[in-house]
Amino acid sequence: MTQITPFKRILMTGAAGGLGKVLRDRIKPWATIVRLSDLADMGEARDGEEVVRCDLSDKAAVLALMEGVDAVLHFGGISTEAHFDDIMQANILGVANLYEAIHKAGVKRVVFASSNHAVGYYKTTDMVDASMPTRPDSMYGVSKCFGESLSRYYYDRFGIETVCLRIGSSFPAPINKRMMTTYFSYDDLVECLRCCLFAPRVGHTIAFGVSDNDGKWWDNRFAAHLGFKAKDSSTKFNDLFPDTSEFPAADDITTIYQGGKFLLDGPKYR
Ligand code: NAI
Ligand code: 15L
Repeated sequence: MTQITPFKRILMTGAAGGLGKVLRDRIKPWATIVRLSDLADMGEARDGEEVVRCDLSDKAAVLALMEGVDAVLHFGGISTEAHFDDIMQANILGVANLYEAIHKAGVKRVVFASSNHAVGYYKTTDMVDASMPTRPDSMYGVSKCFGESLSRYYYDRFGIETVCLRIGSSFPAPINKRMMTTYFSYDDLVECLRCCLFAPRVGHTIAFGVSDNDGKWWDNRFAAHLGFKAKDSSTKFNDLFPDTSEFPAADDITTIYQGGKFLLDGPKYR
């Protein structure tokens, strides 16, 4: 059977990171060439790959990185709360450089790995959808809101389509009770990315990256056009966190608000 490869070259940033390593092989069927990029070492290029070390804060390097690319999966950057100087370089300047390069290279479709921490100051008793204002819980969350706004601007100005995927917790398994609600399995992540790249039209979409967990806090009705349906659920991990303690606990803001421990981590200035 002939394999359909609609993209000529997909660029994935953050390829040396936790999710980048998981996605590396799994995105290959979607393009003739996958260009992998990160600040850190990614090892040798394998079949169908190009490997380019690049600091997202280096404008000229990011422009060169984008040459010949027709779709982008943007996973690079600081992925937790950190000093603002570092967040500014990687997640603010880095994303600005990325979108300018995307525009210059004529890229039409982008998936931006946003985060649930863009809305981490909603309560764990709230149901959040994409029409509600952002409520970041950290400088990291603020930087994701910046990426969401910047991609909206490039869509309105130039028609560059982006799905901002507010990923919950994408790890092999939940590592605390909060993640029973925010868990996003790797299989669901891959299928969701496939939908984000291949849906006929996405405009500028805000979507929540979460499996079909019990008691979810996020409503994906404004992303229905992606056609993504989660197949996994955290219920298979119920034994890890027996449901005994009170949640949310009245005196613990890390359970009262969706962002969990991120609420206590920042802001950090040198
Ligand atoms: P990670 O921290 O393991 O990977 C991020 C990668 O970005 C690293 O390999 C790092 O070297 C690279 N990077 C950092 N600064 C850079 C710079 N200035 N230039 C180029 N590369 C740079 O994070 P992970 O877990 O793989 O997440 C990937 C993306 O998904 C991140 O943007 C993160 O914010 C987002 N995300 C991940 C979630 C998860 O559950 N894993 C949840 C929500 C969002
Ligand atoms: C994120 O945005 C982080 O990148 C990831 O490391 C987890 O902390 C995740 O959120 C989470 O909320 O569990």
